[in-house]
Order: sequence, then C-alpha cells, then structure tokens
Amino acid sequence: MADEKLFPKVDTLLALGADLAGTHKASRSAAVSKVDPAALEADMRALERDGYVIIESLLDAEEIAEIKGALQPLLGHKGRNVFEGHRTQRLYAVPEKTRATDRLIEHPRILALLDRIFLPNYLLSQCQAINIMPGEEAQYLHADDGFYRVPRPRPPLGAATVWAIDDFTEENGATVVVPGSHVWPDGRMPGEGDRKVKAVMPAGSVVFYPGTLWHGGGENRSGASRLAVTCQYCEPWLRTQENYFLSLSKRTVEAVSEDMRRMFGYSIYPPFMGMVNGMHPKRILEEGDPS
Ligand SMILES: O=C(O)CCC(=O)C(=O)O
Repeated sequence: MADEKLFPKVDTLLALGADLAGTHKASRSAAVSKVDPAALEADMRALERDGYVIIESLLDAEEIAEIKGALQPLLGHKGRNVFEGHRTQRLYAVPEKTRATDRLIEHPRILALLDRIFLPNYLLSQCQAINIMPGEEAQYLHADDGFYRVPRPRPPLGAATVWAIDDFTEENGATVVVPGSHVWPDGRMPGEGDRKVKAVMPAGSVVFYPGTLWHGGGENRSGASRLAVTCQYCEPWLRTQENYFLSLSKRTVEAVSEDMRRMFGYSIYPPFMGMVNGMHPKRILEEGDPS
C-alpha cells in the first residue's frame, strides 16, 4: 500500500468537507475502472519509493502520429528565458488548439494515479507541448509545486506527466529526474553527488511524478528535436498555472468529456469553492445564469 503520509487517503480527506452540491456531486473518473488494479498498485509503489514512474508504450504508432501531426504546425516561437529554454518551442493552452492530446490529459492510467493522490475534482493546472531543439542546454532542476508556499516535506500539491511524442534518448533531452527528491525538506537542492536519471523511453510512453520531485528538461546533444506534451494537475482547492476560464472557449469546454470539463474547473471543491452566482458552474454552462 502507498505511504499515507506521502499520499494521504482521499476518502479520509474527503470526509473533512461535506459535499453540499445537489445536482453535480464531486466525482471520480469513470475511466479508472479500466485500469488493472495490480498495475496501479505497482505505479503507486514506484512513486512512493522513487518519486516517479515511467509507464511505457501507452500510445500506438497511429496515435503518436496523430498527436505529432496536430502539434507540429502549431509550434512557433522559442522560449523567452532560461527556464522556457531559448532553443525550446513551447505551445501553451494546448486543449484550446487541438483535440488530439485529450487522450493524454485524461488517460485512465494517469487519472487512476491522480484519483489516489488528490481529492476528487482535482484540476488540470497546465497543458503544454515542449519541443527541445538541437543544441538546447539542460533546464535547471526544479520542483513543479514549489511555488505553493507550503513547507516540505509534505504530500504533493501538484503532479505532472511528460509524454514522449518522440523517443526520449540519452542524447536528445529526455526529462531528468532526481530519484527520491520528492521527500526532501525545504532548502535541500540537488547537488553534484545526487543521482540523476534520464527518463529514456520510447515514443508513446509517459513519466509521471508528484510536484515535489526535482527534475528538468535534459540537454539536447542530438541532431533532432524532442517533442513532448506535459500535463500538470493540482488539488481542487489551489490556483492553477493556466487560467482555463480565459484560455478555453465555451466551444472547447462543451466539446470535451465530463472528466476534462471537471478538470478545467467546471466543478466544485466541496462545499462551494468555484461556485458561480451561488450555483455549480456546470449549471451555468447547461442552463445559463438566471440572474
Ligand atoms: O521538457 C521536459 O522534459 C520537462 C520540462 C519541465 O520540467 C518544465 O518546463 O517545467
């Protein structure tokens, strides 16, 4: 079983706040029932021990080609600072621009992990494509949920996926992770003596890690670019990195699945955080605001 201190049991946490919503109760993903419980337990054990898990070959060649074909024409400007990377193309607000990556955002294997780690109605915090081009330097190592000023060690407040759309190799910028760093206290930063692992994996695979894990994009010493899609998620009571109420059109919100709509913020953190005019946001979407 997963360590309850690192990944507290959601049922225990949910019991702390009553869900007062009449029509749209906080819910978990229906897709999770498709996941083999043994695989989920193994993923949780790896997360608890190492702070990351690589799940290989979740996408077939046709799905990879579709995602690549949809993203490539949308990639444009390069990063504006060392964090984004001056030789890295980044496409933000991806769900507004293509439906091809929906299967990544709501992959059952990922939602099953999120269901275990976060309270129901957790949110998508950001979704971007990252194309690390030849000659790019290693990104500085960081922990994604470090901007939430809550002392460590603690359970993660966010979690991330990095999906390999190209093969991730030793040379082309595979994500670098620092095993075990998810349990480090405040002020502990990766040094020379800390082991670093490149998430080498074939296209169609994903590396998943909690927001507490130190990691970064790798340097690209190859002659070709490395395309990835990263989705980050967070607890339902936190501010998301991308503001999806402004980034996503109503057309997009209506086009996606119930799981995605909920993760875009058309949901409530019980009893009423996220309400619109005293009502569940989905009622406004469905019925309009009566006021
Ligand atoms: O591109 C990658 O492999 C990871 C990038 C990353 O960690 C970030 O931009 O926050």
